[in-house]
Amino acid sequence: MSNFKFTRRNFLQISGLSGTSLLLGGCGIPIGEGLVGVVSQPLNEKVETLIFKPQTLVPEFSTKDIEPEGLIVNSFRGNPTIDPANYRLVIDGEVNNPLNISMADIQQLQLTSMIIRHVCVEGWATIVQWGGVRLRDIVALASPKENVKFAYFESADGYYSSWDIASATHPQTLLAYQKNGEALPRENGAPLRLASAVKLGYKQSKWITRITLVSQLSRYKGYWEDMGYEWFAGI
Ligand SMILES: Nc1nc2c(c(=O)[nH]1)N[C@H]1C(S)=C(S)[C@@H](COP(=O)(O)O)O[C@H]1N2
Ligand SMILES: [Mo]
Repeated sequence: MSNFKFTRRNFLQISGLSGTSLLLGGCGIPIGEGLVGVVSQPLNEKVETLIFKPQTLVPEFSTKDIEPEGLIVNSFRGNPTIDPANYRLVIDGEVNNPLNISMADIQQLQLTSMIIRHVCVEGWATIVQWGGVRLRDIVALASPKENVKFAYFESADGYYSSWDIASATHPQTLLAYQKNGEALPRENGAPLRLASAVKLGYKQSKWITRITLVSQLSRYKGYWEDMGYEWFAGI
């Protein structure tokens, strides 16, 4: 995983490629040969080093360490209800292939599970198992331009945050749709949330609807970040 190379073979592995339903945003080209042709072109070398360079893995916990009731719901703007059947995730910004994809599309990508510690700055931590797709796989499908350095995340409750691209494409950063082996509950961010071994709780946006890849941050950096919380917020 740490020596991930974006080859056609890997693309086929991560996409599962039965996905004629996976649509390119904007033009709506099916993911069949057309999209494979586009995204399997060699990525600019700089992008490959930036996004797929080996990254240090955080040690994970084992199943017996999971604290089933440990995750305290921390929702500052209510818990939106999203119909998973109508849900779309948009990936746009400085990318060659903007995406507009459904939960069914996302669930065709390889499922990764990890047991990590969730750390909230409000003074609690707990061990959770997350299941979902690696964000790096989605980023790769969008084929970012070589100058991309940050990712913005927008949520259905109006929450937003921004990350450095290295943390976003870390192998232990997931777009999660499962918690502790079950479907992600609404209050924990269903249908899709960030879950990461390398960032504090407030960076792990729930109910994500849009990811924008950019080369520069705007003056808005995040819901808490704009109120003075640290931007990088690594663990
Ligand atoms: N959209 C959204 N994401 C969010 C929040 C929020 O209020 N809205 N709270 C954050 C904070 S501070 C933490 S600690 C975690 C908590 O996740 P949980 O509610 O699933 O325990 O979600 C983070 N992501
Ligand atoms: Mo938090």
